Amino acid sequence: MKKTLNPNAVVGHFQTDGACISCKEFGSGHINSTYQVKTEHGKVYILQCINKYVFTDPKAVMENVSAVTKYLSERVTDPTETLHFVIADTGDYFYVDEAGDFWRCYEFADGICLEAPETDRDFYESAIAFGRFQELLRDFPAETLHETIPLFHNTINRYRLFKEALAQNAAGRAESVQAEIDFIMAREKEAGTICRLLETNELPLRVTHNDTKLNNVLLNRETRKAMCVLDLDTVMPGSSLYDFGDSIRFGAATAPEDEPDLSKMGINLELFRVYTAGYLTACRSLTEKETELLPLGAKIITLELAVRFLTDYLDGDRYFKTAYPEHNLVRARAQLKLVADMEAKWDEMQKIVAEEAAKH
Ligand code: ADP
Ligand code: GN1
Ligand code: MG
Repeated sequence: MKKTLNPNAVVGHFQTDGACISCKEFGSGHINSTYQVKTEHGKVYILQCINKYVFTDPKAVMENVSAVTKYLSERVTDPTETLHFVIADTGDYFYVDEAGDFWRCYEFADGICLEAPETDRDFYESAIAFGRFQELLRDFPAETLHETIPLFHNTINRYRLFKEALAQNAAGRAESVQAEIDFIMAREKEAGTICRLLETNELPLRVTHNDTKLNNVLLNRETRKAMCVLDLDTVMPGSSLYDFGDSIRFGAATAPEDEPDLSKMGINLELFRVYTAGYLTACRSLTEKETELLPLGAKIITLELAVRFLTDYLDGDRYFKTAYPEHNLVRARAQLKLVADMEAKWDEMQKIVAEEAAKH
């Protein structure tokens, strides 16, 4: 059942400039409840209620997000390149309501937020934003970060949770998804490759964003250049391959993440090249091994998302926001089609990465 939140009662607890005159649901994130607030003085803010089913320790989330934001604000050249919090009347970065829900308030960053690139240049700029983000956090003290979602991109654990959901069959949906189960299980071993390489230190553990889809970045409204990275809730130690890969999964696909017509879903190799070029330009510290495995990052994170969407479908849609009953299944199928298309174009993806890497 959808929970009723009362953002209007909460906004007065933040030190906004002037009283709130409007407060409306905003954006298309799958996790938090997000509102855009306007005040009598014409100021605009983002008010968010943190999803506590997903983030079981919202205070830890706020500690991470505020520490990373502070770190970035000391290093960027322009203040519009980072997020800015509005303090609550308690002096904290968050306010806790009577129901125990955590709220936070940001200044509204007035940039362009896209669901799909309008031009190659837009996608290139998003790669610059995420690559620069990765590069700026290169020396961030990883041990000070909380693991806000344990084993978030541990694909081996994602498979374990998937098999548990399958065995439990809580929503009685397992029988109808046998073809999807078979496709996923046939790739189980390969899906664990990045986890294994992190364990053996063949891939470096970095401080990464972990949710690098295009609608988590803003472009400057005038110049359309990379502006700022949003949605820092999942910044944790991780692999650059997942950050690269998730941007590809979402932004270099030929159709939206939840496209029901599978014939429309595939990988756009031109956009794959554009993102690779931007990411390698902005993030100079990738190792040879990381660079070589960028296509694998795209494939594994896409498979992981299919596994996560299907797990949630089997569980009865408890994690991701859904707009209709089959939404998670449609999302999972679209991701699997994207994996199949990457497999069909595997040699070309590898060639593109090698060619772009040779330019650096
Ligand atoms: P979720 O975890 O639910 O995806 P996000 O933090 O990504 O939540 O916020 C959802 C959407 O709200 C973003 O995709 C973006 O459109 C918008 N948004 C979030 N923070 C800001 C901000 N500070 N300024 C402008 N827009 C924002
Ligand atoms: C969620 O929060 P949002 O909508 O930016 C999810 C990501 C998924 C994405 C799929 C905390 O991202 O991991 O890749 O949906 N975030 C969390 O669209 O689980
Ligand atoms: Mg988001």
